Amino acid sequence: MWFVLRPFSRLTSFAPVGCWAQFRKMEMKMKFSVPKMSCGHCTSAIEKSIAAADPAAGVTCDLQSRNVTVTTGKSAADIAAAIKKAGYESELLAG
Ligand SMILES: [Cu+2]
Repeated sequence: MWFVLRPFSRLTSFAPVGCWAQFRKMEMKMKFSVPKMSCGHCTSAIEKSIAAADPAAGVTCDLQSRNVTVTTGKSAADIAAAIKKAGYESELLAG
C-alpha cells in the first residue's frame, strides 16, 4: 500500500483533493464511547469538532448507545482530542 502511495505523495501534498484521496485510502473505522453525549446538541458539537479535525471524516452518533462511529484517515488520538475539544470525554472501543 505504501509503495503505491509514496510516488504520488510529493504531488498530492500540494493539492487538497489529492490529500483527501490519500486519506480515503488509509481511512479506518473506529468507535468511541461518549457517555455524556445525551442530545442533539451534543452530537452536533461532536460532529462539528471532528469535521474541523478531518473534513473528510464520516461521523455517526448513536444517542441510544452513546457511541460515535468515525471513519477517518486521522488517528484515534486525533479524533479523541477533537471530541474532547467539543467538551466530551471519550473511550475508544474495540472494532
Ligand atoms: Cu446534549
